[in-house]
Amino acid sequence: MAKKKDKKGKKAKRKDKLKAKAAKKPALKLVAKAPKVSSKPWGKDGKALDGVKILDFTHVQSGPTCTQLLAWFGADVIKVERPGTGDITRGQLVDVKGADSLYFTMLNHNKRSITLDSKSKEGMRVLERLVKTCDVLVENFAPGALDRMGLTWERIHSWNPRMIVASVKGFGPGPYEECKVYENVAQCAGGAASTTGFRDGLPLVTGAQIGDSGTGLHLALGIVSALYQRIRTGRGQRVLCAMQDGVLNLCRVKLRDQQRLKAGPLTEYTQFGQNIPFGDAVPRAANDSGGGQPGVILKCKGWETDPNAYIYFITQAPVWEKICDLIGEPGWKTHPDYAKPPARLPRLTEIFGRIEQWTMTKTKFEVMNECNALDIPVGPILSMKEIAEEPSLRETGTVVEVDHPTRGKYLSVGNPIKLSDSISEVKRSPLLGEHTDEILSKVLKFTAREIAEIKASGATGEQPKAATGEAPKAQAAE
Ligand code: CAO
Repeated sequence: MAKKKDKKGKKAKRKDKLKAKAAKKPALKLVAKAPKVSSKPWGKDGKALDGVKILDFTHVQSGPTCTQLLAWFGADVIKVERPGTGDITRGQLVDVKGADSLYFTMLNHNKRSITLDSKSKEGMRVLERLVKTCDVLVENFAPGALDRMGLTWERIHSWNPRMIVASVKGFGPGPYEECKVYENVAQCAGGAASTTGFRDGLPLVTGAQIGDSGTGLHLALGIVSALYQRIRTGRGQRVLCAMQDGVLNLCRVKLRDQQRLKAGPLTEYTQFGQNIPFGDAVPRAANDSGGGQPGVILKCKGWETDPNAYIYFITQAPVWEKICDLIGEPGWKTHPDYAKPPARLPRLTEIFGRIEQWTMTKTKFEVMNECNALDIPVGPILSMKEIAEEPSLRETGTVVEVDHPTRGKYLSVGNPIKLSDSISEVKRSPLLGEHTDEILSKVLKFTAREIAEIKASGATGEQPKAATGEAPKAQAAE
């Protein structure tokens, strides 16, 4: 009996010891050794993605948006382009004859360009070396194109198990996965077009490139997440962003409203106040706010001649009393038809009509200043001209002037994501094949003899070569 008790006691002690040991151990060790805190000033200790090499097989807009962001964060982005023509956008919407288009230059900053015929034997020899050297391959070819080139996931992974392969496609797996997709196709298939525009008008696409640039942004997040996971697992993975999914993610509030329809009419939509019944799908809501605070676009002084003399006005509940005083309706602060948000919902057309009488007496900037002084949220409708000339956007580097050897100075949008310790500088886009020699020798370490062989085969084409200014006829224009 005593012996049994002794055994039990020892067991319990052992358990306690193990427990104490486990408590001391960190739950998950992600990085082997944390580096020392840098003593260099902020913004002077390299870039967030320094050391990351990207094999950039992207073209048109969605893929290039993604790799441009990664380049701004310091990744070495090597853009592989077809000899002769390169990325089709070099020659699309050309405004300066003989120079790369703004379409191309504004999506391919901070990258290096190598020309390579990926379908030739020597081209594949270079590609193999690129795959073995780079961390990430990014592509947005039509479905199956990468496989047809011979670059299957299995082959890439056998050459470089750490390689992350990131793709934009129009649709995810399913009935449409083989389809080629451009921006507006994605806006329509992702729910944006059916919910944009006026209730009694056509579905509308928006000028913001939510299908292309939006999906490129999503893909960039997938890539940095995969790079982070690779620190722990040591292996690469596939990252897929379908444009339909990316657009739907941005239309999340409309899927919210689709489900709310079951509970009754959408009371914040203007159509509710107009007694127009709702159908079984979310209607187009014109300029109604997508959130819980009613808002619309109102005319400002000069609207008769200036197409952008308008302001977005939000009747945010906490500042309702200030709005009443501002527009000269102090009685509305206590009147039962106007004092509380639910009472206002069926009267939004009348209320905004009254506010508009006031906004029409001021310019959009006067409305902006007067409202913001009272914490009333409003948004002036800024034209692209006004944005291009806005000094504060120049100061933050959101709008930048870039110099280019064949087109001269032009404006571009800089990195919209600001990191305090990884400052983005915007460098001009590369000429077609501008860095072919430097990449073959310095990055891929081919010998002079090997480079001569590769070039003699025609795999790199003629370079460096600026765009012709003409779009190749066989390719579809976006
Ligand atoms: N060397 C040799 N061949 C090359 C090459 C190179 N360096 N780079 C590309 N090619 C080949 C591809 O292998 C492909 O050949 P196959 O069709 O014989 O396999 C061919 O060029 C054309 O590629 P593509 O089909 O991607 O190009 P496209 O102009 O016909 O289609 C697009 C363009 C955008 C519709 C299609 O790429 C697509 O659907 N991509 C996915 C969705 C996407 O990103 N859309 C956004 C576009 S931006 O609005």
